[in-house]
Amino acid sequence: MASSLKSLSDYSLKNLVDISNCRFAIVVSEWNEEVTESLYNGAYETLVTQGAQADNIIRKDVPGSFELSLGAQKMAEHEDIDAVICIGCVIQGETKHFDFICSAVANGITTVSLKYNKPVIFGVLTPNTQKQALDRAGGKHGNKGDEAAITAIKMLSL
Ligand code: DLZ
Repeated sequence: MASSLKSLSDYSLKNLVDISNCRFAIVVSEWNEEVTESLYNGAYETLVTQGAQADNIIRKDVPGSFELSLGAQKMAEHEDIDAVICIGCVIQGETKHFDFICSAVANGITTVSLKYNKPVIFGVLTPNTQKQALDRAGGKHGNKGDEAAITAIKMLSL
C-alpha cells in the first residue's frame, strides 16, 4: 500500500497487561484543539476498550504543548497514577518557536518519566501542516492517540 494511504499508527496488541485496576492521566494541550481533542478521544477510547475503568482516567488541560511537561509532572507525582499520556500538536511555523517547543516538551516528558519511574508518553504531533495533523488524528493515517494509549499499556508491563 502506498505510504500516502497507509495508517501510520499501526501497533501490535500482543502482550498487553491487565489494566482494569490501573489509573491513567491524560494531559491535553489546548493549542490546535480540533487535533488534540481527536487525539484525546482516541487515547481515551483505546484505554477503555483495553479494559481501563472510565473512573480511572483523569483528564487535565494545559494551555499549550510547552506546558505538557509540568502538567505531566503534577500528575506523575501522585502515587496512584500508573501512567501519564501527553497529548499535543505543534505545527511547523515560520519561526523557531516550533523547534523550541518540540525540543522542550520532548526533554521535559522524558525527565518526568525518569524522575517518577513511570510511563509518560509523548503523544505530540509535530507536522508541517494542519492537514497532516488531522490525517494522523483520526484521518487517513489513523489516530496517534490510540497509539499513545497502547504504548502506555505496553510500558506498564516492564
Ligand atoms: C506559542 C505557540 C505556537 C506559536 N504554536 C503552538 C503550537 O503549534 N502548538 C502548541 O501546542 N503550542 C503552541 N504555542 C504555545 C506554546 O506551547 C506555549 O503555550 C506558549 O509559548 C506559552 O508558554
